[in-house]
Amino acid sequence: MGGTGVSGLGKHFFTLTAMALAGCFAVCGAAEPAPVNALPNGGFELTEPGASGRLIPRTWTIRTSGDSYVEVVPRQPDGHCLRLVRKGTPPRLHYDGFPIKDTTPWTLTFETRGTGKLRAQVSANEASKWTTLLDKGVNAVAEWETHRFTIVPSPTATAFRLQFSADGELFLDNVLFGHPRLPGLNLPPSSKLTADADTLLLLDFETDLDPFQYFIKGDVERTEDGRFGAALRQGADAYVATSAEDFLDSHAGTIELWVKLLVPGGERVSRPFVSVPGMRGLSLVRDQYGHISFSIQRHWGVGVRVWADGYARTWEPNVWRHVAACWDNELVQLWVDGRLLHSAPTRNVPDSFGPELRLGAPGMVIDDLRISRTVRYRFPVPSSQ
Ligand SMILES: [Ca+2]
Repeated sequence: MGGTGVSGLGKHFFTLTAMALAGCFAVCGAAEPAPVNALPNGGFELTEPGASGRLIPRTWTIRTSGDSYVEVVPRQPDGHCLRLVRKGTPPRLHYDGFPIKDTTPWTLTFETRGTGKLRAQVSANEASKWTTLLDKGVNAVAEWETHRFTIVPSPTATAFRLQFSADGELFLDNVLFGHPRLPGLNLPPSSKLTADADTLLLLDFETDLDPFQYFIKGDVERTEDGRFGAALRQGADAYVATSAEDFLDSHAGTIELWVKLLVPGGERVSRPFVSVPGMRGLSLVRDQYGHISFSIQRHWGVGVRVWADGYARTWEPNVWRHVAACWDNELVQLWVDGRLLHSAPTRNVPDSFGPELRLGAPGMVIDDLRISRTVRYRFPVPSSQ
């Protein structure tokens, strides 16, 4: 998707195209357009080490008790799937926070294999109350099977929650939840980013930072062990900064980067990924409470802040994660690993940011940092947000 002005056009174009296609398909009797997946990790390829030592999927929330467990395992011939094992209380897996913009029907599809039953539930938030719209059990068998359901939100619904729980021992893969009119965001990016006319800064760290353009202090070094090629590692007392005026446009923008924290998520130290200190400032940070947040400051007060409480508190070190924040004059949104963590209406944005743009902080490796003057990622949210 494009940015502000471009984004508006892009969105309309997308909608009109989708409507035209829907009309054509209705007339022609062909298959309806394919739904766009609102889940960034429906195939369970984004993983991290869990507290139990088992590999767990990122972006999903796992709830287990007793000896029940959930783990990511290889799936032949390639890729991964999720294994759910019930020993006592059924293991549960859920994903919260799909904003609902309109009454377009959503499609849920997923694959199962194994023995036992998988229960799929979809709830909708309506007037701050959760209503169950889907509650189905499917029996897993020895071969992979695909299951498909349609969920129609009411006009007052604002968000969906998707939940799975398992009875037995079974495998789950390729979960899709979405509809054809959602934007395809490609988050987290599947390859190295490129620059275009709206790119203000793109750092892939394949070459040394120019000491005339960047202030560099402390333990800062390039490492070949990046997310894509080389990356920038910051140790004790590291400080890397440049000019905010050159690389930020306060009217609209996207800040995105891959970050590998070298420290546990639960430590009591703030780690800004990208920040502009001061009264015309901003901060994309994992703070000392384990929250992930993006905030814009004006006149020392917080103008707008989007965040997820304690989202990083259980993060193990040394995992590459993708973080992105977008803003324009309407909306601010924050993503981690392609999961939309929070949206808020824009307010109190300063006329310009500056003067200093700090890149990273001690205790992290950063890669593929891109700052743009447009909104590159936008998930449609209810008008009330
Ligand atoms: Ca790189």
